Amino acid sequence: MTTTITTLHVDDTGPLADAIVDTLVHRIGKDAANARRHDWLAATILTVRNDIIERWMASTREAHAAGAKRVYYLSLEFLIGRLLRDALSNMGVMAQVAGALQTLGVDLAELEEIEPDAALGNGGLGRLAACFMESLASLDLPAYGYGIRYVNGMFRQRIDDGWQVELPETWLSHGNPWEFERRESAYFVGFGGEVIGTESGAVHWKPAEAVEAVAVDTPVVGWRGKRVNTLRLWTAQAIDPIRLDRFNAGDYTGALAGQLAAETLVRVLYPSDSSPAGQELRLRQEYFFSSASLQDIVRRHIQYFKDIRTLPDKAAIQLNDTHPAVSVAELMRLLVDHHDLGFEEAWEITRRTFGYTNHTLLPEALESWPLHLFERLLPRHMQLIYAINAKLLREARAVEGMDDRAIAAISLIDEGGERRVRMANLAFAGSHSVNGVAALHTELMKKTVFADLHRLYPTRINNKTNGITPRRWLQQCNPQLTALIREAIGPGFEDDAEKLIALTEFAQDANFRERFLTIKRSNKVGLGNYLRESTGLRVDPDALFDVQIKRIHEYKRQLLNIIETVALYDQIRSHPERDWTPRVKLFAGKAASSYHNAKLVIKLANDVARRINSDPSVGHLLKVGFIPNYNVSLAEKIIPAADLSEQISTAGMEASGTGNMKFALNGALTIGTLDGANVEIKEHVGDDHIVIFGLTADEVAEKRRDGYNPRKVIEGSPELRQAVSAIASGVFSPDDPGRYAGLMGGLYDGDWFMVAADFDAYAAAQRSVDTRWRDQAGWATSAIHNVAKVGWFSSDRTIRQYAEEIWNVM
Ligand code: NBG
Repeated sequence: MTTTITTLHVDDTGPLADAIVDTLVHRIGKDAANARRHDWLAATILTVRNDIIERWMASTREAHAAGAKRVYYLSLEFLIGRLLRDALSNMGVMAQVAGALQTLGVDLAELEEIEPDAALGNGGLGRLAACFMESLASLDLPAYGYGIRYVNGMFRQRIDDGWQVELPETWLSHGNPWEFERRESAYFVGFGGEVIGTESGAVHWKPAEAVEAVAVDTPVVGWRGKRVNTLRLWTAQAIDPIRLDRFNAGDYTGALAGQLAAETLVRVLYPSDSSPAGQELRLRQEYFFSSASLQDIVRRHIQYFKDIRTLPDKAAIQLNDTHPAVSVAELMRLLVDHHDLGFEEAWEITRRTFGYTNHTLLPEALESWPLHLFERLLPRHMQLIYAINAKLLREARAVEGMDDRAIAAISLIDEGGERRVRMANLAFAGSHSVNGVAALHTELMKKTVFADLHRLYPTRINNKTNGITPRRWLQQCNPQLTALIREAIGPGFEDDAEKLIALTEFAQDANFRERFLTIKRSNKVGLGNYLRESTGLRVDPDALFDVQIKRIHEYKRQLLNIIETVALYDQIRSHPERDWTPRVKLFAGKAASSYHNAKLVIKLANDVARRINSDPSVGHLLKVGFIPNYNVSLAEKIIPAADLSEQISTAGMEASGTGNMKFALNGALTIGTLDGANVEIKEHVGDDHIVIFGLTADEVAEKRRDGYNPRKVIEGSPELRQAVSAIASGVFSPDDPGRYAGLMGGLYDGDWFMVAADFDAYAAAQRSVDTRWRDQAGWATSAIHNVAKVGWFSSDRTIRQYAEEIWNVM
């Protein structure tokens, strides 16, 4: 029995309940009396899925009939999180499904909580890809996301005695009712071997090994179910899953070695954020998914449009950072070797098809591969890269004033030291558009990493400030606030987040402010309960919730926040008579498993928390919590409950940030530096409703250039000196007093991230926050201004800009 649920009325829950039970019995093989929660979850998903599938097929048919150009988003990461609530809410059947389940004695909220997080990404870059997929469908644009179906996504973080422990995340252990394996969409992906010239002059790559890439599709439902797009993730199979000859000879391991090698390819997501994973396996993953995706795109194009030469008119391929940059060489290979185009024509098609998004300026994060490794794995691609490079350098030489230094910087091959293939240069050269993710970031791209390429191609770099989907990050995660807004300004903002601007007039409305604060408090009570259950920490919902949640990285400066916390602790103890603002300092985030200092920062946060939380002399005035296992669904709980959003990276280092947008949309005030998208958030919310402090990007660069003496700064700031020496001397680590000596020593001896330089300004900004907090009406006014003014940061706006200015599909 299949049911088209959207044709039912909200109170018409009987047939839907019957359909769910029917699925439970016939698809899961359980009856209602014996079903466990996971069975109900699967039955619910499989039931609502029917309707989604119908729209999915309709979307594909329509795009085909219209001869539409398609957008392809290639990303090694998709941090999609849970899908059930997103799908129900976007299909508009939330109440119906909740009602139907209720008649069966099942609580939808409980089912939502046991759905595993699809954590196929590290942080902002992967979450952005997920927001983009949702906005593409919401804007009714035909699009495919392409990535890898990792069996183990982002690791699960446990905190043992304050230390991060990494455990495998087994998100597929109960199966995945959202996905569809497409056996018919399978491609060979080769590695290694040699390139053979033929008499006709054509070349032929004979790989030494090959795996089969098999498509696994997940539907992505747009807002109001307008359109359902496809997230196509590749899994790998051995071409001979079992070598029977070996098996029969008793070599069981050898018989299965091919399958193991294939499975290894898609086994793990590299847990590195903003730093390269310099492993052969990583390059193999990059090529594997790029090759499968490009073969699929080209196959679809030929099937629908027959002529490979029209590819750029019918396909826009966006490279999400450099991870898929080898696609540039792969498309060249397909065009030249398989479609018999000349090099020049192939290059023209390639450049017109690709766009590249850069997500970081951190020099250590710019991917490059040792040339010998690249050549061994991808000999044909290496030849093509040499040919592309020759052309590129010829063009560069023709530009007046290009000296040898500039030519060397433009080259696809890094000649300094061990020769390496530069993936960012390849992506830049092979794309007609190269974009940054916030205005400041884009300007810095032009001035720093891509200065010479920018001089060569001065119109190529453009900006597309990031965005977030307001469906997940307001409507779903903060239903109470959403209802209040709807009551105040009507439902228009649900279709166009920029309509939130109408809330501005309520910022001075005492009654509205009151209700706004009541909702914030209720979200804080909810988070408080979660904190108590997950960490044992008890917090006062009337205290200021001050939150820093993101990957742990030195440039994000969790350390600045922790040191300031220690300084505040000191101040409260020394001046108990002052009118302190009660604060709850919350941290969450994962550290890359090999990132020593980041892991030490987690331990420090936990050590500081333990000490402060058990000190009766500060009592309720200061509590510190480190919430384990930060992920998308945890963010959905924390952000609606935050009062203050910590966005305090060293200026010039955070490309954009997207957490900053989520907090503002949920009515938290930002305390932040003029970095990434903070700059634009400030422009939108207005100077009075954000707390900005610290060095600017120019000032940071200047200090680094002209010499910066952190020791002098630390010695000149009594509060900072006191806090740093307390941490360094083991006040917070009596079990191992030297634990933080090195970390603190690093501040004296270099302080690349300018923690000391910004400390006093940060501490002063925090005290100004204390003062603001005491005026609750004024605080509410600022918070409401934030909600009202950040609709522009919707990923719908971002995607519209990509669609109009890069992809030419609107
Ligand atoms: C990250 C940046 C963030 C940015 C996201 C999304 C990488 C390489 N970059 O500032 O650090 O918000 O990308 O653009 O993960």
